Amino acid sequence: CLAWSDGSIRRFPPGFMFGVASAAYQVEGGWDADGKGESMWDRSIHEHPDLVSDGTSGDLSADSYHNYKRDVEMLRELGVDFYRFSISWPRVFPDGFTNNKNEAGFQYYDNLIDELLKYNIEPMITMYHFDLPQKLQDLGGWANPLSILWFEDYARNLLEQYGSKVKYWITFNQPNGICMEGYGDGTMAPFVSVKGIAEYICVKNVLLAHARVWKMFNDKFRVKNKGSLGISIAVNWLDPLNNATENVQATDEYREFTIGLYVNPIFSKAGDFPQVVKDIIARNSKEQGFRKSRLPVLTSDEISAIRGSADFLAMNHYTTSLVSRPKKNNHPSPSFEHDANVKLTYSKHWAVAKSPWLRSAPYGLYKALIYLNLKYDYPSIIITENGWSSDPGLDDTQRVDNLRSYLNALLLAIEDGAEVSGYAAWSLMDNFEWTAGLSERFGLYEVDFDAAEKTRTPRKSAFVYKEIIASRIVDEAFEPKSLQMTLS
Ligand code: PNW
Repeated sequence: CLAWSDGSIRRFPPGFMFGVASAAYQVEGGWDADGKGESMWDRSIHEHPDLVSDGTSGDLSADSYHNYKRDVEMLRELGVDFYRFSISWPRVFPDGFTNNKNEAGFQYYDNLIDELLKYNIEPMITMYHFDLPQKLQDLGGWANPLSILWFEDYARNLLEQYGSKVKYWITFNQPNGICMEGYGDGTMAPFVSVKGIAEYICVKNVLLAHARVWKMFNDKFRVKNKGSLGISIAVNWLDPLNNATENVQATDEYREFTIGLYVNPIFSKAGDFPQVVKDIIARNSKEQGFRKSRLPVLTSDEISAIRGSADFLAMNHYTTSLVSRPKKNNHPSPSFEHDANVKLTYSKHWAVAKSPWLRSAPYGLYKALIYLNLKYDYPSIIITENGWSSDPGLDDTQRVDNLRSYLNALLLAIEDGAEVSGYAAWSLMDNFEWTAGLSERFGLYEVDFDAAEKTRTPRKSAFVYKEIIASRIVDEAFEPKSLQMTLS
C-alpha cells in the first residue's frame, strides 16, 4: 500500500541510500592483466575446470577491468547513490605480501573511484570478497593465524591509498561463505574440506583480522576521512517448519550457528561466540574423542578486541528456510552440519529462482531485521546484497517482483524501527556466479558474454529500480514506457 490513511505517501526516508553491488572476481576479468597475481579462484578453476557447472571461469567475465567507464555509465543510468565493489587483493599485491606492489592494479581502482566521484556516486569498498592471493593460500590461507597480519597489512595499504576518497569500507564479504564453504564443505575456493575443524579456525581468524583492521581504521583513519567501516554478514531468515518444540529449538540454535556465530562476537554487549554454539560443539567434540572443543576459544583480550568492532552491520540477505530437527543425525561426524543438526526446507508457495537455494520470501527480511533489533539492540545496518537469479533474457518479471516485495518488506521494517540506511541490489550486471559459472544470472543489466565488448543491456528490473530510486516509493503499478535508458 502506497499511502497511510491520512494520505501521506510511504517513502524511504531522506538520506536513505540506494546502490548496487558487485565483486572483483565475478566481474573484472583481466585475471592476469598488467601484473595481476593469481588468486585461489584462478588456480582452482584453471586446474579443475570441472569445479564449475558450465565449464566457464572468471578469466574474462564481464571484463570490467576494461569496461569500468561503461559500468559507471550504467550506475548513472540507474541513478544510484553508491556502488559497492571489491578490490582484488592479488591485483594490487600479486603475492599477497605488500613488499611487491602492482601499480597498474592500484591505478585501475583509482580510475574507477575517480570516475564514480566525478558523478557523485559514493564508492563502497569490500576489501575481501573471496579471492585470496594463491601464495597466501599455499601457506594455509585463513586457517593460518598469520593471515590476520597479512590482511592487516593489505588493509593498511588500501586505507592509505584510498582512505581520503572512500567513506564506506567493508572488511570481509560473508565470513560464513569464506569459512563454511571454503574450508568445510569445500564448495568454494580453496575447496578445502577439513570438516568440523577448519571452518571454526577460519571464523576465529577472520573475526580477529576484521577487528584489527577496525582498530587501525578507528585509531588512524576515521576522523581524518570521516569514514565508517563494517563487515558483510549473511543474515538469511530461519523459521521453524511448524511449532513442534524440537523444531522451534532447532531453529533458535541454527540462528545462532549461522547468524550469531558472526554477529554475536561483534554486535552483542558481552561479545564472544554464542553460548549455545560453544556448548553444542564442546559436547560433540568430547563425544568424538577430542580433548578440547573444535571451536577455538576466544580469550578475553580477543573478545574485547572483536566486540564493538564495526560502525555498521553490512547485511547480505537473500532468502528464508524452514528448519526442523531430523530424527537421526546422519551428517558426517565431525562437521558443521553435524554440530548444527537441522533439516532445511521451503514453503511450496515461495517462488524458486534459478539458484536452487534461492526462494522469494520477503517477510523473512522484515523478521530478520526485527530479530537483529531485539537481540543486538538496534544495530546500524546497510543491506549490502539482496537479489534474484534467472535465465538470460530482458523481461525479468520475477526479479522485478522480488525486488519490489523485498523493498516493501524493508520499508515496513524501517517504519517499525530498523536502523537501515542503505540498500544494494545484487547485482549491477550478470557475472561469474562462482561454481554455477554463467548459468545463474543476477544482473539488473544483462551481459552478452559472447560479445568481445561484453555488451550490457538493461533488463526490465533496471528500469523499475531506477524509478524506485528516483521516487523513493515502491509503486507496483509502475511500467517502464520505453526500454531506452537516459542518464539521471
Ligand atoms: C552471495 N545462501 O553469496 C555472495 O556474496 C555473492 O558473491 C554471490 O554472487 C551472491 O550471494 C549470489 O549467490 C551467497 O545460500 C551465497 O543463502 C549463498 C547464499 C547467500 C549468499
